[in-house]
Amino acid sequence: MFRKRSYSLAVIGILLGSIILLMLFGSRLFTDIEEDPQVEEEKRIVVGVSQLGSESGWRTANTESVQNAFTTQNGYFLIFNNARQKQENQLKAIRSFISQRVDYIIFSPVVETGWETVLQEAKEAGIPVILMDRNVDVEDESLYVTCVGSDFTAEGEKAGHWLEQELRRRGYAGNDVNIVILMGTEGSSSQIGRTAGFASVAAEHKNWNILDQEFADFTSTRGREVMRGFLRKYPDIDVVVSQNDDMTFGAIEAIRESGRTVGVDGDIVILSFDALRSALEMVAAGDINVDIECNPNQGEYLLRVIDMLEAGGQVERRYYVEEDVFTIENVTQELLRERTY
Ligand code: GZL
Repeated sequence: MFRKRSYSLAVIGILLGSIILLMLFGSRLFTDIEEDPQVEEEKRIVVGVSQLGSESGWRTANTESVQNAFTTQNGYFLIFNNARQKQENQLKAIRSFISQRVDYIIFSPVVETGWETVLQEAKEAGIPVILMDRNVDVEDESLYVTCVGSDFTAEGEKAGHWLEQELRRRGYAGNDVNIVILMGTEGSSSQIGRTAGFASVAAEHKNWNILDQEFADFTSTRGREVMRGFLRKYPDIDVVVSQNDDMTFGAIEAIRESGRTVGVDGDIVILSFDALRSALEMVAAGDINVDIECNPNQGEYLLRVIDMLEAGGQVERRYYVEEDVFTIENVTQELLRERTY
């Protein structure tokens, strides 16, 4: 009697013990190693991204575009660093990516110079570097694979050619035109290119007087401060060329504080760059006369570049994102609704 019962008790004990063990370790015992997140992680392409900062609405959109591209679902492991506008933070981040032996390094250089050494270190580590948004000024172009961004000189020229047309349309072609320029971060390729592009058109017009140009770091605060200074120094400003929408927002605040008016019906013509939705709403309202687009949605372009590199393909030296020029004539409510930044 007892033995039979003890036998059946033993069987029950073994069964219960096995059930408990399976509940505790079953998932590991039968894990298909393919589903193991650790193994999956090792198969993902590791991308180190050094973003220069978060100084403007454009930059926020650019960051979102990169984070939406390099996702786990797309097979990537993204290591993202915000350098807060400091080159030394970008240099640290890139060296950290090298020590972590990432598969690719992507960065938006805050300024064009000072990158040779760290790019040489990445090259010696065998890690391809892709430039995003802005460019670097290096002798050895093999230090980076490609650059995905905008043609900033062309953007500056577009602004100049629009002003030519606008002055002709107003019948001012021969009149003296007094211009001030709010420039972006000193030494950045967007500041260098936009300044040079606009200047190349202005040089063809002896009656265009560029009264002053000053760096305002692509921020609305500095745009307002620098514009206040211009208004104190120059009572007869006709045109403001502002190299991004954030500086434009600050400049318009300063102009309105001074009692002067802006835009299509105002006494100061406003040319801006980036074409953020919030700025295009001001174009539609007639407060900004023209906005030269600079497209921040570069994530998809960067994905395609890495896909090509992964497949052993050749990539171009430069990829330019598509961009437009916006005035009150082509900014529609539908365009504003559909705009992603
Ligand atoms: C342009 C980018 C500039 C934007 C600014 O590609 O480098 O930096 O025009 C941003 O808004 O701060």
